[in-house]
Amino acid sequence: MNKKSSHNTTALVGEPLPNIPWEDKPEGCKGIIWRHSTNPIVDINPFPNARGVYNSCVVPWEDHFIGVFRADWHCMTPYLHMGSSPDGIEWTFDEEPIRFISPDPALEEINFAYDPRICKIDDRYYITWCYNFNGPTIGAAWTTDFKSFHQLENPFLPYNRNGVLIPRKIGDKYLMLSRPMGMGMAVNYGDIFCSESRDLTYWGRHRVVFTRGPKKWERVKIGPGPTPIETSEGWLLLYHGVADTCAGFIYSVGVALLDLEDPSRVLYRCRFPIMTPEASYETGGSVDNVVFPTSVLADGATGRIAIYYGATDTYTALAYAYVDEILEYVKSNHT
Ligand code: BMA
Repeated sequence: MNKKSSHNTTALVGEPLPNIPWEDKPEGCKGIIWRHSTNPIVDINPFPNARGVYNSCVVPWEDHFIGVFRADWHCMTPYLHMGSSPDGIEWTFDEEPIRFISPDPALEEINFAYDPRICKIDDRYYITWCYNFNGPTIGAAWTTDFKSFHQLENPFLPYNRNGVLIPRKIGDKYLMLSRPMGMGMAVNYGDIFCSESRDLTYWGRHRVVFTRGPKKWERVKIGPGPTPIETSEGWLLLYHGVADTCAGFIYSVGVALLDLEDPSRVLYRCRFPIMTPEASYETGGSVDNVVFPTSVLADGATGRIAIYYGATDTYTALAYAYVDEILEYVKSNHT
């Protein structure tokens, strides 16, 4: 099959991104996702304070790329740092963490912050992340210039992780996917919910989207990954699914298609992960066997996507796919 002609039309809805980082699918690759040839793109110790930079988020900016990155300092505390790149592959980082302008001193004390997501809605970029507020919960802020960051109220009570906005309002409502969780280290809850807000301050109408799966790869917990990708057939959601083994957890990447007008409604959910830890930087690191997707760049002209993911809580890595091939795969392997 001719790769180029099969993607002349794409279900992907979005602007062209001609400078998207990209490598063609290698000959003989059987999967629907393939890894960047020089992964990891951010190695250990990328700047003096940072031991590992991973689980981070990237957006196109003018003629280059910028991002909000999770950097674990050598003391193991994670902070959010700005990064910039000419090509989405070679990154340089601000050495000082992002400072948020807070509407309320009660929200100000950010003694750790991790796993950011970025979502553009109208002319604002919203950043959501996980931080401590008497237990882990979702922090939120907006910016228009990536210089001033205006913090919003926390959408949810602790304990919650992985706050991921839907990238446009539906009716007069913002929607956020999230993963409420058990207290402390107890893994007794870990399913994906969808919540609504008219003003990004008060959130409600919480609805379960889907729960942990019956198959081992996602039976412990699941959580939304990158900002969902709009397609003509629904929101394509990449998510992480966690398996338990006698040697610890294994984090893989799953995929589901959500209804465009009601993202709490699942149209298709793939019974297989589309990526599991296989490369050495995914199987061995600070936390072995973790691939954790948090960001996607998409080219509306070709249906190409570049997926940024954290590997072993140590590295940032990049993988590629065609949206249309993922759509086909999720539909033909529906649970
Ligand atoms: C999750 C989060 C992620 C991390 C993953 C694997 O619970 O804390 O930040 O990548 O565990 O350790």
